[in-house]
Amino acid sequence: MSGKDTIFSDPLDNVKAFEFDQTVVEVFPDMIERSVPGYKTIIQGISELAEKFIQVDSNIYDLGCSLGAASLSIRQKVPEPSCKIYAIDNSSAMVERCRLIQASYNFDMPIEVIEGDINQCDMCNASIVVLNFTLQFLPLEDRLPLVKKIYDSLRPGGILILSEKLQMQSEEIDEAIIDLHHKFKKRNGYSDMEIAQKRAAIENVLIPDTREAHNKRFESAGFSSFETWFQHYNFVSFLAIK
Ligand code: GEK
Repeated sequence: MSGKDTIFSDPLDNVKAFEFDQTVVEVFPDMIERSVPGYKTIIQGISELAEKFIQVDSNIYDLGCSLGAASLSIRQKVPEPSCKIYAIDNSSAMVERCRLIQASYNFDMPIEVIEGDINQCDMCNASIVVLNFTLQFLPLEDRLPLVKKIYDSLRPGGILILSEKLQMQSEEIDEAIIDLHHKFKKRNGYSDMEIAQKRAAIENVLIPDTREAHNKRFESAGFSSFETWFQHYNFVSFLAIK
């Protein structure tokens, strides 16, 4: 059902801004695994954290769910029937495929896959909120309001898992780590041209924050307890507890 990512393998005269469209959906699992260091480990870690922090009769939100890998991992590991997962994405192509994938598994925890903008959705009674590589695609001005909304929707003891590509504070270190990431992609079979074209396509679409900006945002949203639980190169995942 899912293919190899060759989207940028031919030279393009004009590299268009990256979009989560049908072409991307067809290759998404391969693309994210070969592009994001630690993706599988993070997906597994999300379910382990869910097992630890889930509360009965609560909601779980997977915001910017794509094909629902995080939701699937949680449903598999923590089949708590009194909880419900809301998996939300604003790409209709992603949502359509996500619904098919989720429906093909029969776990006790119910899931609803919603096509919508995570800036607009209502959230309440949450024990777990997952933002796995999604916040970085939102306009900068929408990020704090969303993290505040998440904080307000969480029960005491509830968690936000936030995974992001980081921009390093030092330009010199940023460049060195971006270089390591490109070598990682090369090892995974991407050519220099594919790497360069993808970089151009994603440049104004994925705007990474620094660790300092994330920490400040967690605090402004109300979180007093947050830490990095995973990092590989410039890819990081934070755990914040209400
Ligand atoms: C995973 N979490 O596999 N509202 C809803 N969805 C959005 C919005 C928005 N405003 N903006 C972007 N998206 C997934 C991977 S991918 C990350 C997340 C990546 C969605 C967008 O359509 C896409 O599906 C997702 O956020 C980002 O665990 O591809 O690097």
